[in-house]
Amino acid sequence: MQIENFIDGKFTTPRNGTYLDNYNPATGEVITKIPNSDNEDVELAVKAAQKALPSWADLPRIKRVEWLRKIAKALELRKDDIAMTESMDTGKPISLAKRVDASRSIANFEFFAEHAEKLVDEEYEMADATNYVIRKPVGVVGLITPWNLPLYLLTWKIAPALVMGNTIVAKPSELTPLTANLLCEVLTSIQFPSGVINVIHGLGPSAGQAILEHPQIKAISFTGGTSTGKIVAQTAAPMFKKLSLELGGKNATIILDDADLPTAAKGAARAAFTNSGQVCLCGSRILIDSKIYDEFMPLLIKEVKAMKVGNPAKENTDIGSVISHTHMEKVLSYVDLAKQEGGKIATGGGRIILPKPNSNGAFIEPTIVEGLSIDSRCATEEIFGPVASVHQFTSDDEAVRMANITEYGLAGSVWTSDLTRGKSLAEKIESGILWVNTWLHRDLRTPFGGVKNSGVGREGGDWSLNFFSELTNVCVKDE
Ligand code: TXE
Repeated sequence: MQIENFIDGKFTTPRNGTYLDNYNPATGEVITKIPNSDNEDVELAVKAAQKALPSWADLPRIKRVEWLRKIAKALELRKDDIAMTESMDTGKPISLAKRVDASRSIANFEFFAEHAEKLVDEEYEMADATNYVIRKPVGVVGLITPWNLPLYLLTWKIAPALVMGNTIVAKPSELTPLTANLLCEVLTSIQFPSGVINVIHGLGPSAGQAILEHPQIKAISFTGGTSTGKIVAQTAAPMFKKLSLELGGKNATIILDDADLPTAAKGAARAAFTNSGQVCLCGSRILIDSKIYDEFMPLLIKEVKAMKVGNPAKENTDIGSVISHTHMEKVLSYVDLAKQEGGKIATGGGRIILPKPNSNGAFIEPTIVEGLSIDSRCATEEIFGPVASVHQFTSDDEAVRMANITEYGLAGSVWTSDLTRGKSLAEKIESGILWVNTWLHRDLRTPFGGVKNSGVGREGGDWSLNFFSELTNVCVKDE
């Protein structure tokens, strides 16, 4: 199978005629070839987006809301196809792809349709004047997304950008192009206006960089690693593009001594190993009150050992492969480093070789490391795989200090039976999101994003609508 760029409503071959192999990481097999696009392809996409912009921007917002609902309905008809495609492209279990990726990709369109429909234009009265705020689209926007939740994170940006009247040049990760391609097929099937959404496939430094550098692309919404985020910022900031950066994380799961330990053990294991730990919100550091450490650890290990690592196409698989052999080597190198840093493997710690058809897949067993210092490299660098470290604390204040020690500040969770204590602790953690007695429980109206090296800006609800709008205040003096 070979996929193409999607430009001006047509599937279009790359100008340079070159393609890249795309693999199924759970089998090691090449599944498709994708365009190895460069700035010439991005130029074509930007021209198409510019041509489509006036009529799309001039549509009444309610008409754009209707288009979002049409896309959601059409995606709903292909929900199983989305899940199977995402599972094949990422190696994630089909159950997770159904429950999270496919359903949320559709929900993003439904949510932003409703949220934009309810948007009221603001007015501010003065004694002798009236101010009213008008929203205009930013224009042509660039969306660059990662491989861990491919369609979920792409539609998280596409939906608000569309409904606020912008046209789009999007580049999914070269590791996971397939569901973006499926979305383009769906857009074609419902005769979505050509040129409003354009999808360019290819590598970051060539196709991605060309999007960052293009003078007619007025905003960049980027989700990916912190190091790439720096490159994005260096390129886009001097061009005064609007910038939203959703980057890495090294999140703490804090278990207080009064927590319901069996529930907290389930929650901590889920937070650490969902999607093989390849979610920026994962709780990769588990901080445990020393008073209950000996009681809690066996419960946690039991939960982790019960997670079935297997063929992601099977419904009863809990843990699939990681995204690639390269990433597997990176994650396993951190397990080696953990041992050098004085850590002890409490469970897991190695690659798993499964029977055919997965014998060449990139599978790592869920791993817990004990005994690392809180400022060790393994406990402060983002591993982004199924490896979590556990640490003890003796007071709530120490737990806060440990949680805040890394350069990241994205998310975390606190487990306790005393909600006042939990909220007090949550409010002291330097992060953008903090759950109490739950994890990855999402209300899409809330602000999403991180502090420190986890990013700049917030998306979600009004924050997304504001990012993808230019606001003008008109102040009219009373007669
Ligand atoms: O990121 P990369 P990955 C983070 C997660 C992890 C990373 C994993 O924490 O660190 O994302 O995704 C393109 N110019 N989050 O490895 O490599 C690249 O082609 C322009 C945080 O994919 O940064 C891909 O499309 N583009 C997040 C995209 O950038 C470039 C939630 C991301 O690639 C480029 C999910 C360049 N020079 C994952 N180089 C959150 N906080 O919400 C690469 N790209």
